[in-house]
Amino acid sequence: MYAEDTIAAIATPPGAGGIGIIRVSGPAAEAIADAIFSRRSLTPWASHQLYHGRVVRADGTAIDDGLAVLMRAPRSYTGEDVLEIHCHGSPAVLRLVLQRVMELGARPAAPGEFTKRAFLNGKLDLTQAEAVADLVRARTAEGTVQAADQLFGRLSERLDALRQQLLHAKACLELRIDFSEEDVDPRQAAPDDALLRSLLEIDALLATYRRGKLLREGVRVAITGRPNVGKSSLLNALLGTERAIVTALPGTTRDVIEDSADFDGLAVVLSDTAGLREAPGEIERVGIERAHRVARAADLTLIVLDTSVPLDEPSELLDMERTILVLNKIDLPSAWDEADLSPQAKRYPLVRVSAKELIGLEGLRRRVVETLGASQNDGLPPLTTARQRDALVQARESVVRALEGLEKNLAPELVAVDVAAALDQIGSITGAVTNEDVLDAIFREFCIGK
Ligand SMILES: Nc1nc2c(ncn2[C@@H]2O[C@H](COP(=O)(O)OP(=O)(O)OP(=O)(O)O)[C@@H](O)[C@H]2O)c(=O)[nH]1
Ligand SMILES: [Mg+2]
Repeated sequence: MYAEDTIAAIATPPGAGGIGIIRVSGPAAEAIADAIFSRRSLTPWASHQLYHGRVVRADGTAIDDGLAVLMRAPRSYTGEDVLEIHCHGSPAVLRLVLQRVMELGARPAAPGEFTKRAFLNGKLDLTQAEAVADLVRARTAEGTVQAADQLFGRLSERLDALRQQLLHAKACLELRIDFSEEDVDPRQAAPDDALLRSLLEIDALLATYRRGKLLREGVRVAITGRPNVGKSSLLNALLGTERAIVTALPGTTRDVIEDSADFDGLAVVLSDTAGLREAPGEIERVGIERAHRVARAADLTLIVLDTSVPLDEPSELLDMERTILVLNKIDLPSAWDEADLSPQAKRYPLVRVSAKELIGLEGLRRRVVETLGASQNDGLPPLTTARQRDALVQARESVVRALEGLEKNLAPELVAVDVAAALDQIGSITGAVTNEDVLDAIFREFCIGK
């Protein structure tokens, strides 16, 4: 399926570190190990054993002192012979070692190529390979747990159970094809049930996608509103730090200030922006333009309103989709109430807080997560990529067509075609059915060395 050459890469991140690892996979791994790593023992490499020794150049001079391990096929990450050399984590040392590995016959690995080989050798299915990339990128504790779950095969198991349902439906249909009505026990041959159950399962899995996607990608939340309503105070309160300058003067914040926080496991990037008002000075005008752009680009916008002064809605923002109204300064006597809001503003969910007294913040965090459609799933392994979601949407369409076919008493042969299509679509998620383009698209997203 692929050229059986030997690939190599620096597997640790760029920059100086305690340890840096060079990874080599392919048929030349052992020969490279012999040539580059000088150890005291002259016996052949024992698989999966860590050796201490020196990394040496062609002329025998040492580059570094370190550890090396050879993991023989098929008991390795890629399923091929894999060599890992653990050196000191200096970029210069690692480059020298990598260069020497190349001289000895390896070529640079493409992004994700180690994991791609693991997939092609049947070590992982595609959802697990995607989980590897997610684990490397995970930003919150929950993101990590979710990716690890998927790596350990939880999503694969769910999909397999779904496949079994559909296979059962298909077998029922085949029974109807092969035998005439009167020869078949109708209970045994009822595919409707299995199809309906598959449909429910597909819908439940699809509902998990949004949280999975947001966990993976993080979300952008913009804080906007008129000057002096407490946007910067709210940013600070949500972050638990004095990140932005707060003063009693309107027009304090000019530029966009960003920082990230963890909302119920979601990695949220919060942007504080300049207060929106008419006829500002030159610097502030630029800031306000930026504020508009940030608000439009965000996944969710918080419009902060000050309840202690007469109501002043930033009406220019009231056409946006995912928005929450944050009524701030509830520790002060209020100058207006909800009934005074315009009809457009009333469409949005509303949360009352005091950024100064730290009241209502937990409720606001929860509202953000809910409004994003990212609440916790009840224990289902979430779908994490658009690829998985799209395949499942297609599978759903096929199952619906099959059910309609049964309803219309179509020939079982025709219904079976739709069930087979659904099976293929589900198979494409784990990679049981796949093609080279799909693989390329997946592994391109990886970092080099993984
Ligand atoms: N009492 C009370 N005062 C608040 C609250 N939130 C903010 N303030 C005060 O309101 C004033 C403005 O707060 P900022 O956070 O700077 O407001 P802002 O919306 O960022 O203002 P600009 O950057 O100028 O647009 C400051 O004096 C804050 O201390 C609150 O919940 N209660
Ligand atoms: Mg401010």
